[in-house]
Amino acid sequence: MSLLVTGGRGLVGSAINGDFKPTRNELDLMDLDAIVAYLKERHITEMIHCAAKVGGIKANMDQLGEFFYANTIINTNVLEAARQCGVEKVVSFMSTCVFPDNATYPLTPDQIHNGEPHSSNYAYAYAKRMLDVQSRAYRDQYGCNFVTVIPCNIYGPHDNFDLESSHVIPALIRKCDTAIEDRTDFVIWGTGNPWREFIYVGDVAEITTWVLKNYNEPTPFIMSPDDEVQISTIAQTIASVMGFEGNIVYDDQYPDGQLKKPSDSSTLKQLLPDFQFTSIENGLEQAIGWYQTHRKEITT
Ligand code: GFB
Repeated sequence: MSLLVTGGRGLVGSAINGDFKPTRNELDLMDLDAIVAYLKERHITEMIHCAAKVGGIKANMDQLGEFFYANTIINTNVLEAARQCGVEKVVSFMSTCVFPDNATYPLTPDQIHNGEPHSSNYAYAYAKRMLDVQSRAYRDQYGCNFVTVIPCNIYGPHDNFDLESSHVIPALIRKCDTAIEDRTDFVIWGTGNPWREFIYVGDVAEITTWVLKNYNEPTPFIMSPDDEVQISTIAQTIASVMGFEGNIVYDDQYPDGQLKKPSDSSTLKQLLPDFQFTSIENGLEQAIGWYQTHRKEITT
């Protein structure tokens, strides 16, 4: 077996073991012919497709067109190249933001296409939804064993800490660090009221590796812990772990995005009944530790 992990240097890809983890310079996923050549030359038999143009709420709202175009081309190319090269199994990543904004909770895979995603990230969400459509269509027409997973908000080592494009947890870690350094307020975007499910990247890697070897169904596989956490609680926990004692303030000039997106992980519980998720406290300690070790390269 020869496993290619796309996006192998990113948050998720860094946590997953693979035989080949090319950088963007080594393999341009916007170029279908280049992917086909790469897969053939290395006799790739399995793929975990993590690569995407990703970002938090601000990046998604500022670059709706870019997020749609880049992710649509990348995703379409990866699955088409895998089909042309007879790759035996592909696991692709969607996200809980793909669900309709006015859904029935908890979010279940059958609801994915039942309405418009939230306005803050509809372009990325629609591009990601097409992984489900293309995987099912290639299974129906060609018999491809292509499956999709739906993680909730992922965080951990190797995250993106750029404040303009990052997700909430790395953003708050970096902002808390700066607030300590500069003795300023710790500013949180929005009201702090939204709820999110957070999954530690090590858990994503373990579950995805299991899915690669064991899950062969067309229904997207949701991976999320049971508990939702309020953004204000995340901010307070990060402040506590990092030893910030100043003011935590909320800037409602920034959007809250989706109020909540609780997802139904009953299939995971049924198939992996003994799986233990990393607690948010433990996960944040590991993410903060990684940030502090790499602080110099991140902040310069
Ligand atoms: O993680 P985040 O950017 O993305 O924001 P989403 C989550 C919540 O954290 C929002 C709040 O309510 C933000 O307003 N927040 C507070 C902050 N302070 C900050 C901050 O400094 N930076 C950021 N980024 N947020 C994403 C989708 O939605 O979920 C992606 O846009 C992807 O496409 C990801 O699906 C999993 O959770 O709102």
